[in-house]
Amino acid sequence: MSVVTIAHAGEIATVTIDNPPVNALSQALRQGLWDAVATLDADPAVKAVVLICAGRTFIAGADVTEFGKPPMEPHLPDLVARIEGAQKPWIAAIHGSALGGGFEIAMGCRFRIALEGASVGLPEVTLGIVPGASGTVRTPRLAGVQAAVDLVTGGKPVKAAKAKTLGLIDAVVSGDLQAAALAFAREALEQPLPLPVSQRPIATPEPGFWEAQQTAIAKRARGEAAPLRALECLRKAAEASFDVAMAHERATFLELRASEQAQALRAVFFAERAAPRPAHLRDVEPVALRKVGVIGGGTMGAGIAAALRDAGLPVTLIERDAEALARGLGNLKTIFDGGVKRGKLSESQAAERLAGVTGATDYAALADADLVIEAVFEEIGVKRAVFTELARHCRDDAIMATNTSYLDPRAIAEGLPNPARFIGLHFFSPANVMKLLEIVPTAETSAQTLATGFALGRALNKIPVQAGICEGFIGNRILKRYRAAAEGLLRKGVAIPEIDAAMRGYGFAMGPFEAQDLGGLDIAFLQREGARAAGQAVPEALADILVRAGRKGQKTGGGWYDYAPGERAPRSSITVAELLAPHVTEFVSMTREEIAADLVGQMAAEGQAILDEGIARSPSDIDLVEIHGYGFPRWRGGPMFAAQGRS
Ligand code: T1G
Ligand code: NAD
Repeated sequence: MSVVTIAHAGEIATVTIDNPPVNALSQALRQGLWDAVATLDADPAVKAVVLICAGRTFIAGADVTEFGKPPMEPHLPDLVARIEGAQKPWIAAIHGSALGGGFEIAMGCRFRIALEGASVGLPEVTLGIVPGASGTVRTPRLAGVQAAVDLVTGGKPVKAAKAKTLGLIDAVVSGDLQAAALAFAREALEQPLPLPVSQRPIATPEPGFWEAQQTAIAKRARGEAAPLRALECLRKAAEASFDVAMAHERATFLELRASEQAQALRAVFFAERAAPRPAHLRDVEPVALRKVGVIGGGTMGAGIAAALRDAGLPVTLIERDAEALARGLGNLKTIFDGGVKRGKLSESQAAERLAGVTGATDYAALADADLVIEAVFEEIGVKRAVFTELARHCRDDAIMATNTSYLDPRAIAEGLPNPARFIGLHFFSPANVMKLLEIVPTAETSAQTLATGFALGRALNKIPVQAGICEGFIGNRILKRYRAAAEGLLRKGVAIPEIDAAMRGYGFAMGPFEAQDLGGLDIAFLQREGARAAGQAVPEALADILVRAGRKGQKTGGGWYDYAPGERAPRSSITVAELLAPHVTEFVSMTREEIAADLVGQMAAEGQAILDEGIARSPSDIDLVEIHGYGFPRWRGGPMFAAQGRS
């Protein structure tokens, strides 16, 4: 079946694209549109053309699956020019998302209209490339350089209403899009047509504009290439002719498309789309989740409850006593109020979110819960007591999950009736923000319970990754190796600020020592002490020396660094140097690149051990954990991707 069909409504022709799942611009689609221009130009009865898409979205861009292959004609820039040069005006009728090449096609049209709630954007930088079919050249002609810089270098789509304000589209419509587009076309034929976008001028920005943008974007990019290359293309568009700018953009696009960063970001793009629907669970029906219980309203319990409410699920929050419950509900209110402050939620939405949470101290309130997630203190006794209570009050088939970070889920579930319904669901703090969800089945966990964990991950818009049982599962195990490796460099005389600077230079927002000072050195210390108390031979970490000296991080005014009262700026610490001097056994000099390669190499080595033990199902799962849970730079692809010598 052709992906392009033409229909007629009087003097208006409608070109409908139907190329599931997201109308990506495959070669067949490009050819279909190319031919449609010829057909309609040759038809004297046609005065205007409406371009519309079937399915859930307008064109979502070039077909990313074609990127690894040699480009085939018709090339997208030529197709955009052909539509723009058509003898009849084309009107793009947008629903869902018009992204990348999809929005470039729309900019080739004389007019763009969009349904309320639709969005338009140029997300190419999120794939390590720049727009390749006039996105950097036509967008500033439509919306000015500032809006174009924001849209192209940021990669975030904008909603229809804002797109109209920016001049990216001509009208926002509601109801029947095709009918609205036909009406718009008839009206447009009554008036003089506007200039094709390529012939519209670009207003010169004020002096210093480009330099200021360069500085801001370089700071944000932290080594990622595409945003700065996109800025360069936008400047070329503002300072050179249309054709010169188009050629520059195309050359940049082709160069970046083959780059290591683009390959890494493409791998992440497809891994993120595959993760929520793992093949081994594709035919397993999850349990329908209508009501969810959360035990513990602390840091994690409140965050998890907020995430569930964001997904529209009614929540019952259980706490130890009335005082703790009030504190838990307070934590939730703080989260939703924060959403209002950041403009993510309206007051009424925040109130509705909170209203959907029922607080209780009596577990009987969970009698009809489909799923219960435990997030109480990280103590085996406390957790086991909770599951004993749950087994007494919940339905026999209610799914039961623990949010433990380090404890063995099997030990928590010991003696639980129907252990097939038990699973580890390891959220990351803040649980309503962090995308990662480690799903940790035991040997007894049923396929249906596992599938329900993934279904919850999809409902919460998380990146769910299955992890086997070992200390720290995937993420915290690699974190432990990373921190130990960083301490290993300290023992070789490499300075703390140098190691942090190296990892920031690699693309992390923070180095390992700054990050520990922010989160607190005591969490891992208590975990090591717990293991030692249990008789495990846990070697002394340098961090232990600091904690024993009262240095737990920012919260005690000092950890690996010193902090002036009320300040967060890390300062090198003489005290730390003195405390650790006896443990520095040699002095090696390493460049920052060597430091980063060493530490990323250690992460990948731990990742390989995790794969060999079957704790992770694939290298890309490990990369998703590191990117979505531990701040690994996305454009590096993750430690496993990086270790394969690709970046
Ligand atoms: N090419 C190929 N496949 C794509 C695709 C694309 N552009 N976008 C999505 N898919 C597949 C995806 O892999 C998944 O497959 C299915 O569609 C559903 O996706 C010249 C060069 C549109 C907002 O960056 O942001 O144009 O897993 O699960 O949540 O300047 O997909 O089912 O087998 O994400 O409803 C620029 C990328 C390309 C947009 C829909 N475009 N896509 O979200 O579904 S570069 C993008 C998205 C470009 C030009 C340049 C989202 C979506 P499967 P999904 P969704
Ligand atoms: P927290 O101390 O902030 O909150 C724990 C809450 O559990 C407290 O409010 C406490 O009153 C409540 N509680 C204790 N016993 C209870 C009981 N019997 N019934 C009901 N409520 C009870 O702790 P947290 O940081 O939210 O951690 C909770 C769990 O999540 C731990 O297992 C932890 O390892 C894990 N976790 C923590 C993080 C993190 O970054 N904090 C990240 C992932 C996982």
